[in-house]
Amino acid sequence: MADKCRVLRFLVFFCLSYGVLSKGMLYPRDSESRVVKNLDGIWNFRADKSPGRNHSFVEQWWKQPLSATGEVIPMPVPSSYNFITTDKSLRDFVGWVWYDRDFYVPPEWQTERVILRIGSANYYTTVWVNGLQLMSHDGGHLPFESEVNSVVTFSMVNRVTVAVNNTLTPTTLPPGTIHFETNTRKYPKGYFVQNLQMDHFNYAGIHRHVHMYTKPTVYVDDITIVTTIQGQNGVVTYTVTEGGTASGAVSPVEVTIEDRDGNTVSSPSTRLQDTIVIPDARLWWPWTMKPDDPGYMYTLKVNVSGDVYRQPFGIRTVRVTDSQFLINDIPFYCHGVGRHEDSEIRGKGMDYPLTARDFNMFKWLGVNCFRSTVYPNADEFMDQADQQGFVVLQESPGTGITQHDNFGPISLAHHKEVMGEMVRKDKNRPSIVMWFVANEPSSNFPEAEDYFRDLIAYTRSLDAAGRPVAFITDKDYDADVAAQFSDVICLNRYYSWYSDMGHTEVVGLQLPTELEGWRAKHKKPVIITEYGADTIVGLHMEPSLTFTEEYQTDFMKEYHKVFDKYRSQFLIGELSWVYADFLTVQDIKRVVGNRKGVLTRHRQPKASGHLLRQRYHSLINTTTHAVPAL
Ligand code: GCB
Repeated sequence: MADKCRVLRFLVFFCLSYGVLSKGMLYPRDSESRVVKNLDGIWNFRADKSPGRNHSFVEQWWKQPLSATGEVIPMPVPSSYNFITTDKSLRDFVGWVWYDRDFYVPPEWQTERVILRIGSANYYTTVWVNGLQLMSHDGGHLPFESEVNSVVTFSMVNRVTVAVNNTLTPTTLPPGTIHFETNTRKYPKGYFVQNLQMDHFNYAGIHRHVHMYTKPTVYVDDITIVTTIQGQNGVVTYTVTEGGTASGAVSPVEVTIEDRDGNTVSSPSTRLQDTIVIPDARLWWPWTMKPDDPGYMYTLKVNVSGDVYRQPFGIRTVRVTDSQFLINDIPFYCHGVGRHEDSEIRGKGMDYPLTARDFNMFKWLGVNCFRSTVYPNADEFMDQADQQGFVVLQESPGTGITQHDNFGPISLAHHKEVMGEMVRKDKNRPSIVMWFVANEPSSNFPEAEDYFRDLIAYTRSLDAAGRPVAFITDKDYDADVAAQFSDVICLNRYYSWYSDMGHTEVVGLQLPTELEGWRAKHKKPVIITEYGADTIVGLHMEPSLTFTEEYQTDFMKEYHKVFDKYRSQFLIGELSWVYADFLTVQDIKRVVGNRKGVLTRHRQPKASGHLLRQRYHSLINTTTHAVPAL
């Protein structure tokens, strides 16, 4: 019991004590005024396996090289640490793990601001440089950074130490609990497990790139771009925030727009906030709507006092009516997939080959839209969505908000903070057309009403571009109290899988009843954000049995019949669950993970992949409305 209290107190202390304060979070980009250095590679690594998970803090591991504290192992960054070794206790580890490495800062950077940025680490992170604490961050899947000038030396080697804790508590996002077993006949003293409320493996570690970069003393801190269309013209309204100026100082500013080939297409503006009109603009279109020219991107070139930052953006609008979703005022039907960042060795580690493969398979399947399922995806992945013309439903890590103690003020404050970080990072992406604040919360709890009223209104207030905001529900329309605040009704449904298993014949009755019920209650458009059946590739049975490839396709065909009836009415999208098999916690429902993929974890199609490909390519022809020539 004493151990239990110590661990919990320790975790709570660290979860409440720190926060990263920063305004802008522009992606690190080289320019004539900025240099980016990559600190990825093999780092030293050590898990704090002490019973209270706190010896590393008692012994102050950050004060010396990690290798001086005990045995270290090589660990790739970025990657999850879970599947790199064959050590089961590391795979399933809960608590603090430590990374360190040496680095140099070029002497010519002394006159610049030098920033250290971690693309994401799951979930709670503290960073020291040369033994001095630099920053902490609460939450995975989002970047954090800090200036390091006061803690680095420009003439000698430096050391960065990163401690990451993957413990999930009722107030983290996603939430979870630590459960201590007290029956000494069954468990050793101090035995505890992490209980998850989410259906994916609790991958942990430094998951995205670690960058060091420079910016001048006075710098471009943030850029917000909102676009509209007037006739043939693109109307680009931007706001630039500068950093580092003394109050009252006026910096020279020059803002221009470049096309995809680098030609300047606007006259320079000298204002931090302005509207620029681009005559005969090329609009950003999804690849299925304009296959010859998808994902057209412009660049806003901002120069504040000599600091140059190039922000990519696309010109497009999004709008939801009571029964349609419009991109550039043309109806768009989302035929897509949900996708997890999941690979057998790297876990959630950012992976360029997998990124490229996934976009190729999206095209092969005929996917025009995907859901960044249950957390925001890596920037490098999202760049491809922008550039190749894929529509993204962007989701926060707010999955598993299912217990009463996940709805308190600490949870809500943290959830808002996360939404703020996510919108700040991704607000200029044309691919993102909607924000999802949560997946399958207990929106039937009375307290969900105030929680989601507040959270959705707050999220709306963050986005100058006014994208629709919603959460995804698995509750019935008569039990839910929060969908009234969503702009679109988003439903996960598993008829003939989690209910009436094996009975695909009920789908044709149950799904329409549910769709009609939601429609009658809210008069809003509906997206089916999940439907799917676990399938072990290579298992066959005719007539079909659950878990066979035949069952998965029989199951999907029943849903497709219903979708076809409603897509001419108020159904604005269907997303198959899931793009590829992925790892989950070990569970009697899971055979080495969730097998609802239409592809395997190796990104090869099951029979359902071929079925979806056939359907989606035919939908491209029937739901894509002619894009007017500009
Ligand atoms: C859901 C969840 C998703 C799961 C899926 C399943 O409703 O949103 O995270 O993976 O069901 O397959 O059970």
